[in-house]
Amino acid sequence: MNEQKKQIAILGSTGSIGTQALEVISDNNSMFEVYALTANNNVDLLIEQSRKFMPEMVAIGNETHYQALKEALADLPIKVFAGADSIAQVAEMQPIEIVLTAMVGYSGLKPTIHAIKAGKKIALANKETLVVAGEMICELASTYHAPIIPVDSEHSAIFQCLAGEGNNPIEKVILTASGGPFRTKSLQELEHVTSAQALKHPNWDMGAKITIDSASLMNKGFEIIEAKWLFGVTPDQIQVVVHPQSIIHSMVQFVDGSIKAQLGMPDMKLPIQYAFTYPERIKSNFPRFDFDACSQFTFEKPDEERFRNLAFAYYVMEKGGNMPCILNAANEIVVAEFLKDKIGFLQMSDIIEEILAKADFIAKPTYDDYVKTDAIVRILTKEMIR
Ligand code: MN3
Repeated sequence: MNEQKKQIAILGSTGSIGTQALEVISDNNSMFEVYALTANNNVDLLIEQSRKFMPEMVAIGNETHYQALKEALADLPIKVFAGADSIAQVAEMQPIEIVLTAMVGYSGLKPTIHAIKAGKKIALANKETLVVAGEMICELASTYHAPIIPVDSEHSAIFQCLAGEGNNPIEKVILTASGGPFRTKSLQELEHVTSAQALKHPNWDMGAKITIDSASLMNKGFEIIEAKWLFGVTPDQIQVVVHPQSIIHSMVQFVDGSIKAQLGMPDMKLPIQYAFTYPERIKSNFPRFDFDACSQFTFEKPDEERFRNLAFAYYVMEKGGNMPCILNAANEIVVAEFLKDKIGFLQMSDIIEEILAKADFIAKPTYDDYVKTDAIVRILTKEMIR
């Protein structure tokens, strides 16, 4: 370990964000060093990454891979752990300065809580953490003085627009959405779209879960909730605008009517790097936007009749309590079933709507309430599909 360098832990290093974060670190290896890597299942890639980046420790969520990981790294001085709890413990290690939370879905909650309690700087890519338990996370972050730097491109854009604005009041934040691969499809057509079609996102190359969420606009719904917690805005201060070119990553409108936007190519490495270097910027070799090659920016209002998830997100945000947690758990199940082609695209929203009506509401959930809600809603949703 080189103490001059920022020590980084990447939770979810084998996913889309994790692998891009490692590219950023590798391109700036005089500034950053990998202290810990964790993955859930992809043991082969975790081994490869460990041999290349030589972290102090690695953890694999799925314990059945422990032996394979341990043996593959036996010749190296890398500590090896397994199990969900070990991921949470790795995130607390003293030399770590920045924890990048890039796991998929609800699994990000617990390790993020541990990292916050250890006072780490959180580079937050796992939006479900804020969707499920935003209130608790924000309280903890303030109690333990753990800054949360958004990695999600929209929220990074807003965060960048707010730099230097001090306490200047925000009138609203404007989240841009690409509209996904089904932006122009009719309701009738949406009835028959497949997971393979949904996985072909026009602008962004991402993991399977978030790509389906993008196609169904659930991703944008989650981002509305994420924005509420990150920027302290109310639901009526959050507007979604469909911008199919995905060059404007989001905007802030201040009380004087001035709108600031952040633009760039759709490339997650930029928000990842900014989260690592904030408040500074460093040189990058990412592709630059070319005004000569793009003659127009267009904007549309999102259609909540075809994409009902957006309305659900506003609804659960208004209700608060464990409602966003219910939404998230039901969504994780329907997305997994849609990926297996067990249910249709529109059915995902139908099932979520029923679950939102059915699941027990808790106005002031504790951490255990979130855990219980998540577990019960998963069972309820699976039963409904069967
Ligand atoms: Mn996003």
